[in-house]
Amino acid sequence: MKVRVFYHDKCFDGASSAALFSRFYRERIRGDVEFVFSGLLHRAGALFNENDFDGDENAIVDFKYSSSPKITWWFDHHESAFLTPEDAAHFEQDQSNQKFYDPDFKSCTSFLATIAEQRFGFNPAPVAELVHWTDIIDGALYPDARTAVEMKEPAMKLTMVIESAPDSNFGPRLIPLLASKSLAEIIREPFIAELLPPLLQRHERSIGILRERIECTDGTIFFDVTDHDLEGYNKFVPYYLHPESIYSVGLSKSSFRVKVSVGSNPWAPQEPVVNLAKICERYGGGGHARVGAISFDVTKHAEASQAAQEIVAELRAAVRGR
Ligand SMILES: [Mn+2]
Repeated sequence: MKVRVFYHDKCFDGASSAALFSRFYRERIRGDVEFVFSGLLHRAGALFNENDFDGDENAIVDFKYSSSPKITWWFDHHESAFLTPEDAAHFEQDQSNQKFYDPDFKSCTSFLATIAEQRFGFNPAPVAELVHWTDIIDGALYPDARTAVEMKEPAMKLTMVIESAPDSNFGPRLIPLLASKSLAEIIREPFIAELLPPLLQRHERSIGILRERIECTDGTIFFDVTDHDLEGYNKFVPYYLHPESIYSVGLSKSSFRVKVSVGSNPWAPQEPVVNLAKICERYGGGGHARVGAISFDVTKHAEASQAAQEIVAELRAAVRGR
């Protein structure tokens, strides 16, 4: 019996959701099972390849809905969970009791733990540390920007490693550990420990680059770091450098995409009121009310840059207008 688990790649909550799903499935659904983990990334164009849904069961966690009949389990908490109204209608009509959605949860991991306990009798106590930290990290529940930027806790170090994950084997190697070991033990694993020193250096360097690049006007930060290899920079650095900011819009680039990141300062002097998921959806992206993103094909730099400029103008106008 093979279960393929698709999860939000390069994301602490995504990897943790896959870990929790596999533990829950093995304990409460079927013990005789082989899991195969496949990371998914938001990108321009089709998100799923139907041919990849080759498990006896296929699950998607912490990622958008697919109406494919081959998908037998789904858990998500993103406000932008459906690519189309047809997908949302398809989910509404689902009778399987194996597809779950609640955008009020801070993390998909805590959502999964709750559903698995309430509906399937799963014991979440052994994964309590994971649930605690995914809520803090995915929900940006840090007490202040300093805590979010300083890399003290094992969960923070692990998030940094996951977000800059070196290759596609990293997630599948890490996920079984997340389901069974403490975070402090996991960061001592040699294949993770060896990645930490260069990443901490890169983190320090990224703070310097962002300090130079950020323009903060009308409570709204803008920066373009597409000329640096900075995908996976710590998204709280802009607020650490500019505590007076409310919103931030950043342009970054990797081998396959140009990404417009749109966020709000969790410690802003004024409450952010603009729904950022709605803005990102207009450009084909998505996310949560307080943080979203849009991915453009790597050849569409000009379009990405224009979208970023329009969003910056819109947010600055919103801040000036109140
Ligand atoms: Mn999540």
